[in-house]
Amino acid sequence: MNRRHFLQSTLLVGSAGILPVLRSAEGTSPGTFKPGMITTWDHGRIATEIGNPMLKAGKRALDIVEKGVIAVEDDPSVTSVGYGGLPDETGVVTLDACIMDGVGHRAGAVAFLQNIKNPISVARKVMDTTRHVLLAGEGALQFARQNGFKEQDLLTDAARQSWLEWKRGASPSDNWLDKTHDTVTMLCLDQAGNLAGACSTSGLAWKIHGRVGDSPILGAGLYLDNDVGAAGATGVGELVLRSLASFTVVEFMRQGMRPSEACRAAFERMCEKIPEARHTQEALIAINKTGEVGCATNTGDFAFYYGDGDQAQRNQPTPIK
Ligand code: SD4
Repeated sequence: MNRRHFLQSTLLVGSAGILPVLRSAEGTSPGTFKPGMITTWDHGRIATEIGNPMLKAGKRALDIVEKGVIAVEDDPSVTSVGYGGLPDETGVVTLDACIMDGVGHRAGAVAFLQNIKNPISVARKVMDTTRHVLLAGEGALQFARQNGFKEQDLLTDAARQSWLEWKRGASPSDNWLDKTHDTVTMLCLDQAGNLAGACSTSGLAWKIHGRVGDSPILGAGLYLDNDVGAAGATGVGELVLRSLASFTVVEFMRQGMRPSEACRAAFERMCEKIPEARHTQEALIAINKTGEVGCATNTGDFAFYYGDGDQAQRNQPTPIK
């Protein structure tokens, strides 16, 4: 694939407006400032529809990504995030989330959190009210309780049915890494030129109880530098953790790569070290300081949503072979 093809297939979205840009990456004008947001998967639509009016109204990127992700966590039809997420092998829903603010290079995260529908807001509380970055398990739950978060059973009937079905067919050779899993990761550049990112997931379905993925780990599931850009990952977290993929994307942007090029280079780096990554489900998204977004994925059914304050536009990148 030549460079021109690659740029087109990874759907750069730049400051020239979405529709012309999506027809031809040559239509992009890198360097022209255009606030916007990018969110993983089809549930990115819900987040983008929440985020668009906020972006237009001049709200902070940090508030936009938190509110966008909350909307996905609240939706029981999304089986990989928050309420309605698929449980681990013991039938318990455990959640990971991370939020990062470009202003002050601050971050908060929770891992292996149970019974709290909006882990992203607990992560934000960790960031805003403590000197810590990451709280896990029972301690994270206690912290959430102390901060007024309500406890509730997150296992929906539908998720329980899926779990029971899986249990009936489970075998010792079951490859839980390949089980159904998505994640919401939202990155935003606001009108003030600040970046923020948020990431929330119930992780891999039927995972071993206690497993934590990439999503709450800075540099793995999410990373940003307010002077450079922001990046996020979705896919098999073990591989993203072993390659610190989001950090790598941001560093490639720092070296001058455009977001899609940086995502592609980080994906190739991951595959170089972990060849298995070519065949598992992985996707990297990014936005830079001018609002240009990009993506690289090896997964045909991966989609992301782009929002510029007005439209929520679905994009389905051509997967890397
Ligand atoms: C995890 N990265 O916990 C998440 C799952 C995911 O697409 O994003 N799946 O490993």
